[in-house]
Amino acid sequence: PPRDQYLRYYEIARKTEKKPKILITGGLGQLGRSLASIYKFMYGEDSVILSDICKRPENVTELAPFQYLNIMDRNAIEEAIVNNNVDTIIHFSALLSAIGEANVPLALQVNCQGVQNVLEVSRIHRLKVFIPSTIGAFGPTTPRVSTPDLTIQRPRTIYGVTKVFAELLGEYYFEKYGVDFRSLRFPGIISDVQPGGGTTDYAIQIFYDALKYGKHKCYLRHDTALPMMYNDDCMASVINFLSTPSTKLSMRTYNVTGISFTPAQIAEAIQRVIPHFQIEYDICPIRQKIADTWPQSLDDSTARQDWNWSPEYDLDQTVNIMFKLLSKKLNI
Ligand code: AKB
Repeated sequence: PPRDQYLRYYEIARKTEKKPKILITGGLGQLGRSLASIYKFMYGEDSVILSDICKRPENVTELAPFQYLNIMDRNAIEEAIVNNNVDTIIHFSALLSAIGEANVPLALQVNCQGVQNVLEVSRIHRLKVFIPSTIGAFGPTTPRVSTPDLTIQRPRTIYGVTKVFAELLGEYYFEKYGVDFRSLRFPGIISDVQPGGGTTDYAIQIFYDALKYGKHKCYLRHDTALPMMYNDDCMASVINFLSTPSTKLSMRTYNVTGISFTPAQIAEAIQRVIPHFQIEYDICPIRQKIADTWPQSLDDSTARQDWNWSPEYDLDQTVNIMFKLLSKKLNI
């Protein structure tokens, strides 16, 4: 984000007396890089370490210090924590919804065993730990409109099952061992970094396709409403939430959201900027089935009450900033 956006984060972060030392796992995924650059801006170069199991892309130079870390290896996580004096772990490594269905054993390993390792290390070394959850932690028997924080959670995807596991295990570690576990249920996050294997990914791909080809083939039905949020709001929610004193939190897992829209509605918003843009539909049965079991909108009023959460980007603002970022990135 540009400098004035960075300042926004600094302003919303409660004044933390002690500068945090943060380890981000899965750091080369959709969310890790922007969070790392914001923390670097707020607390200095040495405040954050990015980790992942792949090499950093050659064109990415502005990253925080980076190291290889396989979250299946608990000793390696402990080594990274102890050697770098880490006090906060942000655990982004996970297999998303669609890719999880294609690889259930790996999803169980990464999303369950990985979480277990991270929570154990957090217990032993008294870390603050953030593990994102998702709208995928809800299912077909959940009320789908304005879904509240506390409701039926019977997901039908392996991703959802493992995320409910993460929420419950984290809360168990908080209750039993006093681990400062925190989680946010994210909707689809819209950013200029392409995620891999999610059900909400179309809401990013559509911008790339609009700029490059003037059209997009959507794998969801035109009327499939899903909750979404622009990246800067997502970053703001994490920074705000993690800097809130524990005493203000009435829960450990909160819903957060920005906007809800259907493919037809985002296509209309795009046409307000690129009038010749066309959307076609070629339904992917697996992703459509997943989306049909997820909430259409989320109720995030508890986050608003407890720690003043409030998103800034509506649909048109999201569309405008996405085109600005991608035109620069793609040189179009
Ligand atoms: C996905 O589509 O799997 C993710 C999510 C909503 O958690 N983006």
